[in-house]
Amino acid sequence: MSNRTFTMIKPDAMRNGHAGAIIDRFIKEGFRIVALKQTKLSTEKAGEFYAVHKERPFYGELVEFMSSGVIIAAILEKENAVAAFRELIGATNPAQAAEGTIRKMYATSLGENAVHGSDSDENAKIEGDFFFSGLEQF
Ligand code: FUP
Repeated sequence: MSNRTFTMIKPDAMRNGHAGAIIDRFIKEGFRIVALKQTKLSTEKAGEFYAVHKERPFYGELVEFMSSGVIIAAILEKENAVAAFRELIGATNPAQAAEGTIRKMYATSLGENAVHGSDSDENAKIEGDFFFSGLEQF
């Protein structure tokens, strides 16, 4: 187990001014920041990142939304990071997310759900390396 996960604070949460509170929550929940930056995905890069969803009906909207504004990308470390982080962010649809989770607190809809969290150790590594070189991960 790598004990690392990858996250993005999505354009909705950035626009709504929640980035500071969300990063504070990561740290308060015991996640160590391995890498962090603000950036903006082109439609090409967003399409590449979400290529696994290419055949899904929401893919076009997802790519458009994820390239609609700046994001903050980060690699986080904690014991059992992938599962612990998914618990912290809550269900994909904020209407189904548990009380106190980041998506419950800050997400607006299923499509605009404030944060991304990797779903496996393997994807955490692939996604972290998509945004950060080895020299940017400490
Ligand atoms: P998650 O792992 O919780 O981020 O969720 P998924 O990988 O299943 O979905 C990735 C993103 O696609 C979600 F964050 C939001 C978007 N999505 C939709 O817009 N509609 C859907 O029905 C499912 C996902």
